[in-house]
Amino acid sequence: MLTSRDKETFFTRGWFVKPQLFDADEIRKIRDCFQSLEARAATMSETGDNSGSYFVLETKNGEQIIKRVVWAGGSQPFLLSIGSDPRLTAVASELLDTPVIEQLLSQAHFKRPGDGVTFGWHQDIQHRDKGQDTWHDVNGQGSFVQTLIAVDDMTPNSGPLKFIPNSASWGNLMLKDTDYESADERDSTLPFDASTAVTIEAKAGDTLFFGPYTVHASFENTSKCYRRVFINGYAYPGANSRVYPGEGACRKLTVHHV
Ligand SMILES: O=C(O)CCC(=O)C(=O)O
Repeated sequence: MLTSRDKETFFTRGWFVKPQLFDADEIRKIRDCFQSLEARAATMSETGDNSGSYFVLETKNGEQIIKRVVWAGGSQPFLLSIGSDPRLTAVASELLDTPVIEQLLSQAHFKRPGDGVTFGWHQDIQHRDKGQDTWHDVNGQGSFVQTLIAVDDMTPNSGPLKFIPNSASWGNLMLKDTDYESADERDSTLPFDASTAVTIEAKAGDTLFFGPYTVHASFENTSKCYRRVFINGYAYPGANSRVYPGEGACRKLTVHHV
């Protein structure tokens, strides 16, 4: 399924993009699920579980902000089915080098126009390894693959993903939670040069794959359009010892290569 160039790119540069991995009909169904999640969030007054998913919510100037919906597939069966789709799982299995993978993430990000949601510079290892033996790099190659489906077009001003090239080989930089929360794209205290970042413009249906050490961020959506992404993340079995919220989270999937 993957070329040796894909693998090399993943483990050195840090990411690759598979254009139009999901078709227009599938993207329409994913958007329907996101709309249901949004409607559900509107009935909630604070962060919490609802129908098998975990909603992280904030209120700013009287408006509800959806920061993320964790284990979105817990309440949206179609999203759950995308999480076990071989177009994602076979690639993750090949990169992790194991036929059994553990799905840790099924996450919906919304970025509604002007909602101020940002994801400052970070590596996903920060969210996997919370210390106290919560994470072990079992395969010695990071043991985690993040996938991100563009649900809307990602344009330069809709809060697109940005990646720091070649950060995949840097290991855990121990970035701070304050970096993740920061909306400062060019913070001079960062231990890398953020001006080298590559901005990803993508069409709905394009899918990004990246590793746990790849430094990335996305900033405010200043456009007039939604910028939604659907994230599925997979670990090498035994790497994770944490319990993730959501009904059925951390499920094991067996991948049959064709
Ligand atoms: O929605 C975004 O832009 C953030 C994505 C992200 O940071 C991640 O997948 O780790």
